[in-house]
Amino acid sequence: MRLFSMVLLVGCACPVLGDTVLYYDNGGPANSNAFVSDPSFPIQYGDNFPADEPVSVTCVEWWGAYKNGDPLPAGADEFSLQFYEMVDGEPLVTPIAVVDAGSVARDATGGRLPFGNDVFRYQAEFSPVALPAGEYLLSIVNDTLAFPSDWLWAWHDSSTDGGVWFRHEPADSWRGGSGGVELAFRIFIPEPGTLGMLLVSAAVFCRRR
Ligand SMILES: [Ca+2]
Ligand SMILES: [Ca+2]
Repeated sequence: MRLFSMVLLVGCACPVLGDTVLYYDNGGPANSNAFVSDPSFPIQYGDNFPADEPVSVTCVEWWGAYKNGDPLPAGADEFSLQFYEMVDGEPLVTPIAVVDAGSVARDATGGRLPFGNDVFRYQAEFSPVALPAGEYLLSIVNDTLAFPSDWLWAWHDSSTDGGVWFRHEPADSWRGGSGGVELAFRIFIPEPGTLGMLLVSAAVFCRRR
């Protein structure tokens, strides 16, 4: 059994540091639709990605919007990035790593969903999430219990990579995986040769807290 790990958030924007490279591109937003992925609903969505070899994820970029057409919520975002191992094509119930990202970098893209919701780009950079070779689910949720608008994870609109999964409560099994739609996100890893320095930096950061 793998240990559940809480991950240290070390920054807020992947490309700014200039030492991360794109590892997996599930696609950007098509501005066509979105799923609520929000514990205050409650519902959460996840999307699959492969690790053909062991990989350390340090940054995720994703896109979304807020329900009811509000351009911005009246409260702070509370994002959580959750990594789940997939066995025989299905995500396990318990995550192997969770990044409590909170309020991350948020930029208006200028795009809108057909219902008028502004689409935003988000980025979170964090201490390395080490994943052995395998198949994984990335679930991104924003807990908007503090304000009325629920958060929406934007569609990428391609059915070429396994579809998406969802569930209502953290103890539920996941459902889905039948294709039809993909969610908008990209995964970044350190440039070759920089992971060791990143680990040392994270350790120093921890000691100073
Ligand atoms: Ca809400
Ligand atoms: Ca997928």
